[in-house]
Amino acid sequence: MRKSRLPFTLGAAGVALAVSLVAPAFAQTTMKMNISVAQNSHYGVAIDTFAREVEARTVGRYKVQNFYAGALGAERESIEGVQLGTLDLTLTSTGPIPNFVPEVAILDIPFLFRDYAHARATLDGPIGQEMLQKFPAKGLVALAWAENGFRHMTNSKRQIIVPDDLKGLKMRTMENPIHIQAYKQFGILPTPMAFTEVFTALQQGTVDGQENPLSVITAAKLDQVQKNLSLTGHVYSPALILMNNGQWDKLSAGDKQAFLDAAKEAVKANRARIDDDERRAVADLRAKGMTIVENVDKSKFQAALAPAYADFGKRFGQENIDRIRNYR
Ligand code: EAX
Repeated sequence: MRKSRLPFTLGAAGVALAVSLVAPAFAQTTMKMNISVAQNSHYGVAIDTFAREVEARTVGRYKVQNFYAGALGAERESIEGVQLGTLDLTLTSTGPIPNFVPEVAILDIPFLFRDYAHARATLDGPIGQEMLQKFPAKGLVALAWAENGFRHMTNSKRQIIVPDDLKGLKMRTMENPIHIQAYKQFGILPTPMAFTEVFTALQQGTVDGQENPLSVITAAKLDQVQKNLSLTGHVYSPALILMNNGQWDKLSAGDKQAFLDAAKEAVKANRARIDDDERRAVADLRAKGMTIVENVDKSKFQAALAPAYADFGKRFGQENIDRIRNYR
């Protein structure tokens, strides 16, 4: 039997080591992505879909490590992190966005959108797509419009049936100048704060109420600290999938397309979950003990906002507001 000329016998470990040394370099980049609400939510299903699609479509070259419930910071901190490159991606509402891309604040005007179909068509159409082009100049790549939903009022004090019922309530708002200016017309005392602080603030009575879509109210279990819900639907809250522009620039053309396609799949899952939440949440929240005012006369709330609308018309151009309002 021919004696092995190798100075030593290759065991299994040695074979594995040898293979790893000759196998083509298989670089894998892991990116971090953060959201402000729980994984079991309209945002959680979106970023989990995004992560799965990115890994599949880049054949493992890129992985997305997801963090939930503000684990890596609240929304404003996440947007700052993506801008600075300390965070690679986030899915965020447009709440804090006016601090970064002021022009997008037009979308936060109350009662701007008729319904979900109107909002989705506008954002997916030329008006929304044009707005996405304003982000790269601020160090942010907006991969797609996602969705938070139509916002409703909750509070621990009383049922909200007409605008005057809001007078004197200390209401948490997002850190959004359009919302704050508008809600003051209702006579509320606005208290802007990050969403990650809201449950505790409501529990301790620091604020009387807050406003959020049904998807957020259910995901954050706000029924545990809020008695009253009124389906005011006073604002449509868009969301965005944002990526650090430095990370984006490193992608090949093919991988850029893979990230964009993954974002599209994420938005499909996001919107489908919201549609499902909107079908089920009122009955679920009522069963959990919330008192819910369903038939709110929205025209009364819209009429109370007239002074703010006059200012918004000057600030954004009434023709730009009407272009969105009338979009079909
Ligand atoms: O984006 O801050 C808010 O009220 C948002 O709706 C929440 O963080 C989900």
